[in-house]
Amino acid sequence: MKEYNHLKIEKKWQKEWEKKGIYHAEDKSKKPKFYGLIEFPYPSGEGLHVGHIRSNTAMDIICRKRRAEGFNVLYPIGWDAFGLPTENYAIKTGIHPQKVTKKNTDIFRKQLKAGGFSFDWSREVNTTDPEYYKWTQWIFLKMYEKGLAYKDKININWCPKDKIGLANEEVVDGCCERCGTEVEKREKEQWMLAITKYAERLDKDLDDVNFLEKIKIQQRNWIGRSEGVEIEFRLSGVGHPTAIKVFTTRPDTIFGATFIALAPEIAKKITGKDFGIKIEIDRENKEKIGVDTGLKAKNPANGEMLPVFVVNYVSAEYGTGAIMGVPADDERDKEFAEKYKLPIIENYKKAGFKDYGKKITQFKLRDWVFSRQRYWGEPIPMINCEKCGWVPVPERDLPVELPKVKNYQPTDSGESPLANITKWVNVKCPKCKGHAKRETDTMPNWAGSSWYFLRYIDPKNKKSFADFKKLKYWLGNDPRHSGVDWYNGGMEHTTLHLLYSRFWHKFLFDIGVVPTSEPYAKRTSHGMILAEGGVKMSKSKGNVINPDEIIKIYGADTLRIYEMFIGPFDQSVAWSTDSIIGSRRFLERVWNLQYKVQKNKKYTEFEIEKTIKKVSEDIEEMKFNTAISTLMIFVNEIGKLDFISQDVYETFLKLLSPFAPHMTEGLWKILGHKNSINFESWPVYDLSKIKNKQIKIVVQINGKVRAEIMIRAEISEEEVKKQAISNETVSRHLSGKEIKKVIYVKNRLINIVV
Ligand code: ANZ
Ligand code: ZN
Repeated sequence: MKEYNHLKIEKKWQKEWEKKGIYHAEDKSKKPKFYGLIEFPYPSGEGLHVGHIRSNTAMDIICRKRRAEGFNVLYPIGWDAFGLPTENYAIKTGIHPQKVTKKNTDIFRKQLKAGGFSFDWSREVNTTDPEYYKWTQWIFLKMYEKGLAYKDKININWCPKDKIGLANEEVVDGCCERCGTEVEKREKEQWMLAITKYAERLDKDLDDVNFLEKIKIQQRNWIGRSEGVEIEFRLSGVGHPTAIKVFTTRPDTIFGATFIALAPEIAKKITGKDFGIKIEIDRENKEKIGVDTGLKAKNPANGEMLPVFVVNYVSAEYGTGAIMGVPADDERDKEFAEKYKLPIIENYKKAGFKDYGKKITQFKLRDWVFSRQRYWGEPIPMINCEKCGWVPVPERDLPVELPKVKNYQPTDSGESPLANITKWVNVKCPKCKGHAKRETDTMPNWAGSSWYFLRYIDPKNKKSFADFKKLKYWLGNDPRHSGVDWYNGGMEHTTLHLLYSRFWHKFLFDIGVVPTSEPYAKRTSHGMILAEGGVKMSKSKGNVINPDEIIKIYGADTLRIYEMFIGPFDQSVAWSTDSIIGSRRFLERVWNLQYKVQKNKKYTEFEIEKTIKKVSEDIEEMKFNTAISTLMIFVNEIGKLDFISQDVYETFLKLLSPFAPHMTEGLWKILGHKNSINFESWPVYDLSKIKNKQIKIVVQINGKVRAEIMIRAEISEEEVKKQAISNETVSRHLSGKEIKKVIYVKNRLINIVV
């Protein structure tokens, strides 16, 4: 009996798979396609985190299952490599960030390869590669051309420690998301992207995508669509012909209004005075304070004169920057009224909204502050000419490459370190050839990750960011119901990254260069892996688990099984090195079962149907832990027998192979097969054994989803096709067309080619 030797097995098959390129996705194929995506990692100096293994394995399992189901699968990988950690490391050590990135990606690549993921490595992308960021810059130029990129003097959030402007989303409770320092306001000229122009669609189109409900809620909350009414309160007294416009979602409470509250900036606009009140909107539970402006405003509903206050809890950046205070019905107003002894009318009459104002829709979403005063980002491809003003860099001059600098530290004045490279900064104006200067701001880290999934489709294209035909193949050509088939990533990216990439994608759709209006058809998310004891893994605590060591001692297959078994996939779980041995023993048991196999015995005696069914369904629902326990139970059962038939064992190996690809491949060859287990089709259960089961079949016409039908599990392929074609919606779409071919992917879909 040979013992299970993971070291030999894993190296051997990884080499073999790579040599044969078996995970390369075909750009042209008769098979239906499946595009599975994970968030590409940031190649930090810390190396691969065991959390990466968890999320990569999950999508790897899904992709492997899809291949077995007859799909042409794209499962790509790349590096999101611009950004602060690498830059800060460069500042500390003086090593060029490009070098740091190269070193880190080399380590990550090696680590990922040891994990046995079925990535198509030929499509690797790197956001810091000029051939890549050329297209990031190109998209920016298109946005500029369409009026979506503009420069504006705004109050930005400024982190005095990192010396960097922050987007609203990078400010958490008034502090810098990265370093925790309290954020200041600074007025600065910044490049902005008009994401608010897409607010309505970003909200509404969530109806059409298959995102986890909690993710949709996050997106909707961030966009903050709010239907309300704008009502005018006229100011009394000479010198005030103006009216104050308030925004309210509760016009029915107008008879309960006892004061008007203004944001400091709005008060200043109206009165010309500074009342010394500072806005505290970023911080919840701050004490509400205000100053009486002395103005009186007339309630249009009952003619009452209301005092006008400047307060610290109304923001100039939302609605009209003014509210009517209704202390009886609004907590914040109540707190304020109590403090300043303003009347609180408990039982006022509720208005059905009359004609006091006009209906408007407001969004919390702000335009995106797109400038960073840092080195390690994509240069913003704009030139400022003394005569012509802002001039875009001509497309033929892209990419605008990052120049070499001596010092990566941002300047104290808040300029990017690029500002000191006069040779690079001074250029001729592309329009008038006169004296001009390059923009020295760079793009935020979010830029490159807003469209990377498109570059995977055609990573080496020199003429465009991706060929449209290929985009159509991989994303589908139904504008409303396609995109990347399945995107899994962390909950920490389901607000901003998701929103930004949806915005960019919609823009690209509008200018006709991508075929779908949404980038991702489906989005799920995983929980984190914490250190033993449930705290975050961190270098300083010394509790970081290095996947390399686990792979060396126990094997990648064991690590994969362990991380999938560790707990519900969508929840955070604590690591436990002691428990790994359980996963290892399971695989050893599977290994040893080979010695019980009876070669020529056909199975009928053993019920594997339920196992197939449960594992198949669990994978689709990302219930990997229960899928594995089902496999474990099966091994326990089968282990009690003296002999097992080869059929049963092989079926079992097929089910296990997405989880433990190396060992199952090894066993497959030992059983006498020439071809890889990767080319085996996914087991289907003997349907007669599970009676009356209904299966959902997706019906496509030329690749477009047209209907879903329910079939009884036991019916024949011919019968399924018949039912699909006779479906009402499908037959409507087919009328007058000639059916060329009908492709059936068992228990999943039918594609009718006309
Ligand atoms: C009167 C009122 C009575 C209100 C009541 C609420 C409850 P959302 O849903 O977030 O849109 N508001 C309006 N503009 C504001 C600003 N710039 N800063 C702070 N608060 C603002 O909330 C809309 C409500 O938030 C508005 O409706 C307004 O208070 C307040 F029983 O008007 B309400
Ligand atoms: Zn010029």
